[in-house]
Amino acid sequence: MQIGTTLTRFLLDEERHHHSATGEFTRLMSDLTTAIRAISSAVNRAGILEVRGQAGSTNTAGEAQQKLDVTANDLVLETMDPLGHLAGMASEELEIPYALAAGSPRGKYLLVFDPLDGSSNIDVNISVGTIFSVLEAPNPGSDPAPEDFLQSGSRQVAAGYAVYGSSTMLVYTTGVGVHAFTLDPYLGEFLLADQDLQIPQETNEYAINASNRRFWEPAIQRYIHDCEQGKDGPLGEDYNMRWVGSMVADFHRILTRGGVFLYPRDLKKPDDPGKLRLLYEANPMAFLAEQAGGACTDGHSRMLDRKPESLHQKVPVVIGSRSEVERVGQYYREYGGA
Ligand code: AHM
Ligand code: MG
Repeated sequence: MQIGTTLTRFLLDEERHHHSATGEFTRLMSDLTTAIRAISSAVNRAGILEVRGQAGSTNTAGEAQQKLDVTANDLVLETMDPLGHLAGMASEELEIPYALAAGSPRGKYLLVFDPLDGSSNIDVNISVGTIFSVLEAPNPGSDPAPEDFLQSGSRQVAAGYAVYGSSTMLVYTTGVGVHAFTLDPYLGEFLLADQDLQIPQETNEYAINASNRRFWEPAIQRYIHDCEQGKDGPLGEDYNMRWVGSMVADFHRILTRGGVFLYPRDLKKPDDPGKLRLLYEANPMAFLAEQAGGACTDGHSRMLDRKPESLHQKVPVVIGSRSEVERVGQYYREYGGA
């Protein structure tokens, strides 16, 4: 399709290629972008809307919620609740799944989302994002049980993110490639920027929070050590490092120009298997990565094959260019790590 095609037209065209499509998913996506446009507007005006700073509450992981975390969460819930596409929603910011209002019709999809990923970056005007995953509701038309959300990532119907960066972009997949749209702030519309994105396979860039180095397991200690040795080490080339601190922004860079992102298990919190959440962060990004020719593992196994055990389960994440993700897997096999 031509660059500049509206998201609505693109979705309708995709719908025409699925002969069993009813239009419900197209409407869901279109309505979700209403919430995303509202979040984008709040993020862009954070400095003048008095939405910076902490909300005074904590989320399920015990992390301080930012005011914009709460605003973004409410925008998604309030936008999607009355429309009838969804049977239920689960959010990184909510301990238990959100129960749709009594009068709202129940639909056939479940929405799982992180309303504002990287939110510690809001106050310093660095990119943040929204991550989403769409699942089929096992019992369409009725309220879901919490276990209904515990589907392996390979069962996602769609996944994507919005990155609120120097421009706002929406990137999504329905399992037929990865497509990116830029929000035209004057038209208020998402317009096609890139179709069928592919993660470049040649890479010499990695992303990791190196301040955790002393807590890393042997495999990661060794891999990063070898990257740092550059041309003089076993990898034979100089590597570059980038770390935004917003997974959405770090992943968006890797999707565009290749690289590998790592948030491994570390021994700072020995009881936690990682920092990132399987349902809200790892699975949607893994679906996008694979659709773009890349890969995502927990260091050992394919992320999309994991059967979630709980709503807020955390996992180690290695994601990006396929060859580099596989290389990190070899380090795990050789040097060890959970
Ligand atoms: P959040 O969902 O509470 O914002 O936390 C997830 C974020 C990721 O976006 C990012 O990759 C990571 O946490 C940054 O962690 P660190 O603080 O170790 O840099
Ligand atoms: Mg997050």
